[in-house]
Amino acid sequence: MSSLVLHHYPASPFSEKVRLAFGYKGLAWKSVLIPAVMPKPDLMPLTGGYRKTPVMQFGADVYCDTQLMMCELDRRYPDCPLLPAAGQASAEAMADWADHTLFLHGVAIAFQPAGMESFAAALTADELARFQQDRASFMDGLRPPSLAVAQARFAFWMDRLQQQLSDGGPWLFGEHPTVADFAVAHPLWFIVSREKLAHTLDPWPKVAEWLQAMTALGHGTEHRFGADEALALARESEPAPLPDGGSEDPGGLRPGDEVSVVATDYGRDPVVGELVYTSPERVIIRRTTPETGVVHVHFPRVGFALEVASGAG
Ligand SMILES: N[C@@H](CCC(=O)N[C@@H](CS)C(=O)NCC(=O)O)C(=O)O
Repeated sequence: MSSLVLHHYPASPFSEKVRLAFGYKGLAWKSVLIPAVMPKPDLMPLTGGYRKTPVMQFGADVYCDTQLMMCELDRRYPDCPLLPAAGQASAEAMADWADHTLFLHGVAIAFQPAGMESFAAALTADELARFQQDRASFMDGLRPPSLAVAQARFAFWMDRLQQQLSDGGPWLFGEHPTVADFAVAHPLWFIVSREKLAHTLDPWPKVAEWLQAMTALGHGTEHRFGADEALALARESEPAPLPDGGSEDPGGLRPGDEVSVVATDYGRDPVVGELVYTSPERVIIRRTTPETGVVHVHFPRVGFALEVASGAG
């Protein structure tokens, strides 16, 4: 069976982005359910401290951030490419906008009182308090816009998407879905999957129809997998050969240096390890723990800072 593993939880929108990409590519995968809040004791040995959801794993290689996961999926499974042959830059720029700007506005809309009601109904009062406390420190001062501001901008963006899908389609960039479709879909899915917000897209029927087509891609074939099994898989595997296309780090860091990699937006938990690879697309660091053996942890360059680890050198 495939050794593709996703560490995720069902309500996570960024996980839905990757699950739908698995569906589009028709992949079989192993599904490890992780907690939605810290602590995440079985995930930390794999990532070295990166706590965001989801995390993708192939044997002893661990992938942080969905932007890089999409590139890695195309590298390993070239059929049904997520990066279009023409217009890659436009598709990736739109995905970046959706993963950050649209997502933050989507959070404001999803957590309005009606959305919060559906969300809170599934949790105990204690779980809800833990969730709110966890997210306050996780977002680290980054606040979603007010509901009124979010709704006004959302209406503008949905008008534009409605227009784009009416002019072209059936997908955002024509005949096939791309990274842009997956990135725009997950914040919208996050909103409409709340019972009381299910009709949010009614004023934009083309967008609603497109989102339905996106969710109809499904999740591929999901097999439940234990967190202990994922750790054993890492331990029993060797990291894959480094990808082609490595290049020198413009900041002068070299393979062998002790470095830290940290997200520049939110969830800024540094991961420390030995630098083994840099390219314009990604950074790979090597880490060793008793639970996992040697693992290679991969991060995208965009959205992360690479520095000498404090105390090293
Ligand atoms: N840039 C990240 C964003 C991931 C993200 O914000 N995920 C949310 C869940 S959808 C998260 O990590 N929430 C906190 C948590 O799960 O611990 C990516 O593309 O993977």
